Amino acid sequence: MKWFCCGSNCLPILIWNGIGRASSIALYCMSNSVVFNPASAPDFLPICQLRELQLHRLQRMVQKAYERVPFFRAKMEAKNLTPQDIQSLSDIAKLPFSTKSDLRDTYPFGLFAEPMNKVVRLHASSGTTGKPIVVGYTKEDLNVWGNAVMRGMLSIGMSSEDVVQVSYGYGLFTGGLGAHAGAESLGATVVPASGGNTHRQVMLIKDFGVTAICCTPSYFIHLIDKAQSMGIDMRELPLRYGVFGAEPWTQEMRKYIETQTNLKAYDIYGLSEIVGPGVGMDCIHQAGPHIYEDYFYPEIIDPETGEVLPDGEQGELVLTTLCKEAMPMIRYRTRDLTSLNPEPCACGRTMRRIKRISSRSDDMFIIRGVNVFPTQIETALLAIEGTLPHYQIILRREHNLDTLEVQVEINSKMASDTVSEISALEKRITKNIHQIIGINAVVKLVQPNSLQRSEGKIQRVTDLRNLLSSKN
Ligand code: DLL
Repeated sequence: MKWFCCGSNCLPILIWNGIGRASSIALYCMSNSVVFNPASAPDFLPICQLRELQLHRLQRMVQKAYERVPFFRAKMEAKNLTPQDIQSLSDIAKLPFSTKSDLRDTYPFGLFAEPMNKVVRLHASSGTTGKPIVVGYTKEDLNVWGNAVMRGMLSIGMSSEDVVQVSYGYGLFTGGLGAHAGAESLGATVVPASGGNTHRQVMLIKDFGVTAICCTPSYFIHLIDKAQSMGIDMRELPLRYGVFGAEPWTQEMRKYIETQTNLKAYDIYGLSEIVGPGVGMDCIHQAGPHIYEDYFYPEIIDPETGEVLPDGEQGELVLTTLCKEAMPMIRYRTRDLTSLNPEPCACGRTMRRIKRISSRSDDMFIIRGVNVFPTQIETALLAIEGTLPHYQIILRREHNLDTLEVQVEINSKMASDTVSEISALEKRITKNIHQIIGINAVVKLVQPNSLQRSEGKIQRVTDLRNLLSSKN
């Protein structure tokens, strides 16, 4: 254990020497008089100590990846690098990037740095083709993950007094179990509702006196509508905290949610490849997610050139795990576009914040919290005879629920088929799409040559969802 002074914002606090665990001592952050738990102490590390800790962890992690993951070793050797070349944090820029396709190419376990008997959990997320990408966790990784989410929850004022409904999906998706771990580490009462069955969700919120909810922002809007149709005014319920993420949302959506309810809406960011939810989260000031930099090292790069950009500039977020055991990730290109804000936050946290994520540098879109690549739809379509590789994806929001329409051209032979044959074909495509992405699409077959052709990079997705304005 060490004592660190957290600068002018906080009283001296007790810092853990590894992965923070909640203890009973409560201390005060002077800047806003919020009681915080020593488990969130790393959030307040003085910058120089944070950078020291990051460098130490980075060196350890690169060494491990080099020794244990042939894929990383080969990539480093190709750049003539050894772990000894990492002498300062800025040396990270020498390291090669990792991408989603690296996970696909090493499917399923090729990036694991621990034997399977140390891997206690697997999760998976959409890849760019039919195969998912797989991520693994040791027991310690699960501790780190729960700890990161718990720190986010502490930072918005949640405590063991809260009743937390987790309405992110449980399963291979990281949302449900990630939020669950955070709330449980906090000592809160968890209601593991998972997604779906909206009527029951509203009933549970009301009957169990739920004070905090974790779900996608679009699903929460659906819950508000459902509650209204059940004659329940969300403003009269004890709900106070919304932990919303897994998809882009806007300041306008936040305002809408906050006027329809009594809760404050907080942004939680994360991705499976790094850990799941909890890479960063808004604090009580709702001024952009703080990245838990002692676990995840952030950089912003120019997505075209790969050059590292200074803090404040907009670019692609690149993340390096600093504590992950089962699957260390070096310089992972998230494709999420944002900027890093190093300005001191009123909460006193020294961890940099990211600007709300509103777009990506690839063509992945997110519908009802599920990541989808147009190529997955393409795979589903083209497995069926008679369809052409000309298709358009249209996203809409109807009654606050996202819908997916796929328009597909059929060949001229099919075009002369009977109505019932066409309808059977639509059903087969719908089923194929559902098998691959788990979402029901409305498939519309259209005449040959009726969809617009592109001369450059084709734009497959038309997003007509109005996230209550797309402004940030
Ligand atoms: O969506 C993890 C998560 C679950 C985060 C629950 C927050 C809450 P993936 O399925 O791998 O993991 O999707 C990761 O979702 O690269 C972003 O494009 C997008 N995303 C996640 N959180 C946010 C957010 C989970 N707060 C991808 N705002 C990421 C905008 C987000 N986009």
